[in-house]
Amino acid sequence: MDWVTRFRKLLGAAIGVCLVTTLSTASSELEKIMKKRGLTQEDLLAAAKTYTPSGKHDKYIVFSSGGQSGQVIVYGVPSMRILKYIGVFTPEPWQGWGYDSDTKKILEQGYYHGKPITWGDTHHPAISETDGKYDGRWLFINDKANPRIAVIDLHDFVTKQIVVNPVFKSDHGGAFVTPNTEYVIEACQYAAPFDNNYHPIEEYADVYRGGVTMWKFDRKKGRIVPEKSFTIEMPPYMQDLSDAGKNMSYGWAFTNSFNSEMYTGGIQKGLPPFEAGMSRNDTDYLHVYNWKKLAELAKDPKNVKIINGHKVIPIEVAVKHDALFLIPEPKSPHGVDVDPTGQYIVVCGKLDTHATVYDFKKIMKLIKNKEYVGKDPFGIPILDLKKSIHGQVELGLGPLHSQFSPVDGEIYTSLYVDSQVVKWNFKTLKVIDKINVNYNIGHLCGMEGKTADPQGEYIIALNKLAIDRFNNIGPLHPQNHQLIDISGKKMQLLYDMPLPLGEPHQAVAIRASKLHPEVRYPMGTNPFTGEPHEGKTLAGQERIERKGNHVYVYATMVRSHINPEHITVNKGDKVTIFLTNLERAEDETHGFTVDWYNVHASLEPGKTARIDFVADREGVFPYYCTEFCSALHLEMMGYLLVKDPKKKYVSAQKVKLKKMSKEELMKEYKKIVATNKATDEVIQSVVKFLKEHHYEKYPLVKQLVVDALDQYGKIPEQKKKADEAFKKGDIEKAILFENMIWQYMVKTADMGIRAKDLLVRKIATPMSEAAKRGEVAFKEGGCNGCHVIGKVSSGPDLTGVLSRHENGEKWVFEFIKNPEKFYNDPYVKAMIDYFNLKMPNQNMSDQEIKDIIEYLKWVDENANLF
Ligand code: RUQ
Ligand code: CUA
Repeated sequence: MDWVTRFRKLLGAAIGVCLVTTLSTASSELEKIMKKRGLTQEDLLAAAKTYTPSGKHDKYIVFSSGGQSGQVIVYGVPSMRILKYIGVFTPEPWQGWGYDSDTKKILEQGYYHGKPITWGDTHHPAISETDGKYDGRWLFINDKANPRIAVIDLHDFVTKQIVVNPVFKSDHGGAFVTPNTEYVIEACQYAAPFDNNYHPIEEYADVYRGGVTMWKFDRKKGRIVPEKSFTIEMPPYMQDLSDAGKNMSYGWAFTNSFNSEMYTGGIQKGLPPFEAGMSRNDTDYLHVYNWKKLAELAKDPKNVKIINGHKVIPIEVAVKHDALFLIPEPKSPHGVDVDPTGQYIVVCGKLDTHATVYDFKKIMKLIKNKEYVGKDPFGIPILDLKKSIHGQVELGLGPLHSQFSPVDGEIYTSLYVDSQVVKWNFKTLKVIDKINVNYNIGHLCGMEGKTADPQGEYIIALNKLAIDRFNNIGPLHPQNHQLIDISGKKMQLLYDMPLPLGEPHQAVAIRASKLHPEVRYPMGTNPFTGEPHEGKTLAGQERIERKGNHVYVYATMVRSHINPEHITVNKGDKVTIFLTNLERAEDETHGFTVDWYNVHASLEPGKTARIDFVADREGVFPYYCTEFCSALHLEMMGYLLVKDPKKKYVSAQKVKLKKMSKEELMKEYKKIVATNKATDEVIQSVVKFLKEHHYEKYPLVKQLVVDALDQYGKIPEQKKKADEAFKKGDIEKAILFENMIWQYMVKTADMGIRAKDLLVRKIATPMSEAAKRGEVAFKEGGCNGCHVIGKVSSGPDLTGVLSRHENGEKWVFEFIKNPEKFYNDPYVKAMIDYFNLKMPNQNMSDQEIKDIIEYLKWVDENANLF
């Protein structure tokens, strides 16, 4: 089969067979492009699987660790379009993250031993779960460099809390959640003393410790509760990744490690480096522990030591209560991944070519029978490797991480050294398929691939190196996320996405349908408490208050002004500015900054933010809105004036401005009043249309209308002011208020027309498949270049065209097919003369013309709506 036929078949199956005719024109074009750009058929297939047309949404949303940027990156699959960066441990200027006082407070929660830490090494994001499945409510992520966990609310994609680990000095195996998000798991990486004192490295085995912190999560409050959290002390084996058991293994968790040698390095002393000593043993230890039981134990003060104000369960206590065990695992293990049933635990060893599949049932049997092969130096019982496992499979060089598919037993594993993804079966222990990736893959991200409900379809390779994949942009290359189609028998590489932000250690993907973010906050909300902000200010409540040398400004922002517009303070005053965005309209965010003071706030609709600074420099400082929010965005500004109370200022007013004459003013006044009247008529006609067609029945339309009326509702007050000024003879002022009225009208009309367009689409008669194809052909054929439905533009309006001629359908068909034949027809000739344009031959196929006629019929049926 040649590629054109194959491509047609593929598309035909997807969109309906009738498209084949349209495609014949498209395919020659396609062939041309392929040749020009050197594309293969595989490239085209990949493009068709990922390309997401304008306005269409993605099926999955990925939360990727932003690596050293300390942020979280959000993007869609399959389009791989980046949607957001979430500020977490690091300031993020656009969102004001770290530049207004409310977000600074969150960043300050993450200060470590009192030190401002403004970067983070984010590693593992985790989505909250219910019954082991993603519930789409919260996201957690760790910072390896400074052991911290952040809580992100997925209602507004904003970080709400950062907790610092009280005993660790680094972390790696976090964040992972238990199946109902009872706890967030954070495993230590580099063992260190739990206290904050000096302990020589020679005391490593005695004093240095590893462990796992179980952070209690309160789902109702959406916050971690440090007082109810605890740490399980573990030997200094460098605990690495973790995973919580689910279903059959619910209540247990698994953490591996890579330094059972307890090697302490010392190159400078002539000793071999860490890397040699830490990889000497053939096996390390998988830590198997019963978090459920340990959580109960932690409630009794007898069972815990309090270190740095935090509960720690000592190793002996965990051992005494049969809650902590070790099982050998092959050389330098890395990933530990529990399968959807909870029975199998897959561990990969970086220096082993095998994956080891542990069987939870076998582990439980050994524990029940107290069948141990020995104890480690800390007294922890060790289970036999051979007796704990279901089997081992040779996968390739450097296996790291695994993700599951909905097919029973199917699993995907990354091979770091081989730069491959291998698909295999952990039950039959057989390798099924391999694909090359570019290059040195670390994690891989399946669609809900580590939950109890994996979705399959795609897998994303998170590669450590890009090397030659993109244009060379200097020694530092971007990261490379590669999207792989796993729906077929063979894996197919679809797309390379460069990410220029930081090493994306791990990413998690969730069905977009499970996320329900808010459109706006209730007016005056503080997003970090969910409560009304202390500085909530509604329209009419704007004010400046002075308390001693502290000036409080209660300001509002709405298109396109900030109220107040002048703030005068004394040099040395403390200044607090509260800003409330009064907008209700979706996506109408304002930003706020003041020259020189290094402050910035992002105000989403309904939000209130606080900014603090000391006005320590005399001068004039413009402040303005930093989001291009309307045609008068540049005018959305004001002045902070800082005067020195010790100085005497002499008036500098010299320039005489030319005043307009009374007649000129009247002329301008009348003009603006007339403009407002005409604009209001447009608004009224739109309102009439909306009411007649019961806009209130359609929630999305209703929302827009409410937003529009919100703007419109501000007019009477302005009108009153305009009329009062006019009565007093202050025409200048009256003009200014009339101008303000026009501003509100423009915003009302803008939203009203959007509402109308949306309503038309909702209430029009349903389109037949043929009419839909016709609309596509109409647009793609370029007909809309000259014809606008419902309007005369550079060509005649086509509503009613089918009834303008006898035998209308036949006439239109012939005319589109061969317009040249009609150039001398008296009617057509008159049109040509009028528009000074000839209808060109668009080389439409018969089928396309038929479809267009179906579309025109639909237009006629709904003529009243255009
Ligand atoms: S780890 S590349 Cu930092 Cu998640 Cu394995
Ligand atoms: Cu608000 Cu620009």
